[in-house]
Amino acid sequence: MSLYRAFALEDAIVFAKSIPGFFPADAVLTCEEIGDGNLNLVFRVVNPQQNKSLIIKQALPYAKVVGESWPLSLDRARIEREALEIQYRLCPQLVPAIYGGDNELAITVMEDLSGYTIMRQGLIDGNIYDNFAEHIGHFIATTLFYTSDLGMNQQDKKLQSARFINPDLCKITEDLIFEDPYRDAENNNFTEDIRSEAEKLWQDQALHLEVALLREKFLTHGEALLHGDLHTGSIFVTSDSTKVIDPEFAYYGPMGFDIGAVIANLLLNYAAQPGWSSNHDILRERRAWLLSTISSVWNHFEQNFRNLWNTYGVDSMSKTPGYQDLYIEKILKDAIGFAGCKVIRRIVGLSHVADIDTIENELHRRQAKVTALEIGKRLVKQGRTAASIAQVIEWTEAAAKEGASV
Ligand code: SR1
Ligand code: MG
Repeated sequence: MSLYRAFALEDAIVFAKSIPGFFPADAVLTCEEIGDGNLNLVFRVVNPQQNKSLIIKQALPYAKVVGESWPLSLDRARIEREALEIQYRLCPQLVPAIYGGDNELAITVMEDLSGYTIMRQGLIDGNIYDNFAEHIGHFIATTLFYTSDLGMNQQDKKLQSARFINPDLCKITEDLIFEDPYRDAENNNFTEDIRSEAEKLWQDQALHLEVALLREKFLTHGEALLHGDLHTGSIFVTSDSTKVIDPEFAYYGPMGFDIGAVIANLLLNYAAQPGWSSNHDILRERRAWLLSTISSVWNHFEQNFRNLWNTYGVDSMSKTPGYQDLYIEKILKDAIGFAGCKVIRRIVGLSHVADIDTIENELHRRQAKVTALEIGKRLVKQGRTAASIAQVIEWTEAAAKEGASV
C-alpha cells in the first residue's frame, strides 16, 4: 500500500526535521504553503532561531489547476529530483541544492531561494537582468550537451533516457501547446474579445502544418535531457545570480524546445510592454532590452555549445566538417518554431502568463494578446527559413507593428 498522502503544514515540519544535519532536533519550526503553480504543493519551513530555511515540494496526484478530474503520475517528483541532480552536477551555480526527497511521498527537499525574485515578476516590475542571458545560455548549452549523444556515452544515454520517460507531463505539453490552440478545444481559455483571433488559428492550415512538424519533433526527437518547462516562472533571479527550478517536465526531447521556452517568455513580456510602460521612451528601452536579451541568450548558448562540442565531444563522426554548423542551424530553427507555439498557447490555451493577464487596462490587455499572437504565428511559420537569431528580432518587430493595427 502506498504511503502517499498530501502533506499538511505539520507533516512538512516533521519531514524537514528528518533531513540529516539541517535543523537541530529541538528546533521550533514554522511552515507555510507558498505554491502558486499549476501542479504542486510547496512548503517553506523556517527555523527563526537559526534564520535558516528549506523548501519541500510535493507533487499532487492530479493537476492542481484543474482538479482531481485530471490525474497525474506522482513519478514526476522523482523525475524532477533526478533532473535537478543532473543539472546541479553540471551547473552547480545555476540550480538550487537538493537536500533530500522521498519517491513514495513524491517529495523533493531543496534550497530556499527566498532572496531571489521569480523572473516573470521581476520583468513585470520593470527590472533588468543583465547577467541572465549569459547564465541561461550556459545552463542550456551545458545541460543539453552533456546529456546528448554528443557529450555522453551513447549507450549510457539510452539508459538515462529510460529514467526520464514522462508520459503524463509530455501529454500536457502535447495537448496544451501542440494541439488545443489549433482547434475549438474544451481546455482552451481565452477572452471573448479575441475570439475572432482564436478562430483564425483554428482555420490556418499553413500554421497547422508547421505546428504538426514541431509536434513531431517533440514526440520523436530524443536529442537531450530537456528541462521541459523553461519559462520565466521556472527561473529565479537576482541582479547577479540565476537559478533554474521545476524540471518536472524533463524528458528526452528536441534541444530547441528549452531555448524556445526562454525566447517565448521574453517575447510574451515584450508583447505586454505597452500595458506596463506608458512612457514611450521607457517602452522603447524595455523592448530593446528584451530583444537584445533574446539575441544574447542565443549567442551565449551557441558559443558555449560549440566550445563544449569542440573540446569535450565524444562522437568522432560529429567532428565531420560542416556537421556542427548544420546541427546548430537545426536547433535555431526548432527554437524559433517552438517559441512561436509557446507564445500562442499562453494566449488561447489553458494556462496563461501574468505578464499579459494582469495588465489592468482592458484595451492594452487585448492589444498585448493580439500582438503576442501575431508574433507567435510569424515565428511558427517562418522558423524553418531562419538563418540567424537576428531574424527573430526583425520578425518580432514587424509582427508587433501588425498586431498594433488589428
Ligand atoms: C496543467 S499544467 C499547465 C502548464 O503549467 C506548467 O508550468 C506547464 O507550462 C504546463 O503546460
Ligand atoms: Mg512548473
